[in-house]
Amino acid sequence: IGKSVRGKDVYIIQSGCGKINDNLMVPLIMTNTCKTASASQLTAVIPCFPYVTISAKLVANMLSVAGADHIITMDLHASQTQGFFDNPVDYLYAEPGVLKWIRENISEQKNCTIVSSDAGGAKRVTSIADRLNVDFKANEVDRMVLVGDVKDLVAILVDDMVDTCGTICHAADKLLSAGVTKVYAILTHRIFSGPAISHINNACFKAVVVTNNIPQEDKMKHRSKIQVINISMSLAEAIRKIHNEESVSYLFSHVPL
Ligand SMILES: *[C@@H]1O[C@H](CO)[C@@H](O)[C@H](O)[C@H]1NC(C)=O
Ligand SMILES: *[C@@H]1O[C@H](CO)[C@@H](O)[C@H](O)[C@H]1NC(C)=O
Ligand SMILES: CC(=O)N[C@H]1CO[C@H](CO)[C@@H](O)[C@@H]1O
Repeated sequence: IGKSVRGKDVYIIQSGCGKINDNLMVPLIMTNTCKTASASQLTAVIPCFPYVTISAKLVANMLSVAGADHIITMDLHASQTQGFFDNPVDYLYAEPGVLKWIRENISEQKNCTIVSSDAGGAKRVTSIADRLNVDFKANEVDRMVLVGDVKDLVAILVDDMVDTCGTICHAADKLLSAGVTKVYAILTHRIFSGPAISHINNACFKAVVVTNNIPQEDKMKHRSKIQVINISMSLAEAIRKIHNEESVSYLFSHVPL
């Protein structure tokens, strides 16, 4: 660690991405090192939590055994995962940033429809539609069956996790043939793998909006269609609030300035 952490509040930041298991072991070892060196409180800040369901529970247990007192994470893939953690956890959401982006960047808000590409995302989609406080319709492109009339609307596809982007590109085609005027995609975790970028470039999205909760800067170069919502300030503000023992609930509905 290189300096004394005795009696300090320590925040260890590592997203679950890239070489996922290496990027899990490093924060585990660092947490344990700081614990052994008598840090007073250890918080693991994991913008994109690795693994899902029962394996996510294992990761949470491993962090706890290593000495983490607290976890900060963002947009868990399955909300039931929240119940798995024994330690205090603060969950942040990409949603405020997403709403801000839509308000600032999509002028035809009144004529939008929010679309979920899977049934699991329907709740997230409904929440975004509600919070925009405009006449949004929630559709589902579940197994590519489009529910509801989307003709002449602007479609916003919302999903939390994408890898090869095959499904959302297919959904975009489906929406365009159903008569929407434009399709945007908003994706929380930009786990672009394999042919993802070429899929996006070939699909007819007006824009694909992602957060930077995992580093993908190399893949972002010259991809003008892909726009990034910067979540750094939300994490930074969460850390500041937790350090000062303030409530973080403000961040559930606001983007810090
Ligand atoms: C919404 O769509 C209707 C009919 O297609 C059109 O007349 C109206 O101008 C649109 N409103 C906006 C804000 O784009
Ligand atoms: C995100 O925001 C932070 C804080 O304002 C800034 O330091 C950082 O450079 C931004 N990152 C990107 C990729 O724009
Ligand atoms: C809130 C937000 O992310 N707004 C973005 C709207 O789009 C422009 C570029 O087209 C970005 O610079 C803004 O950050």
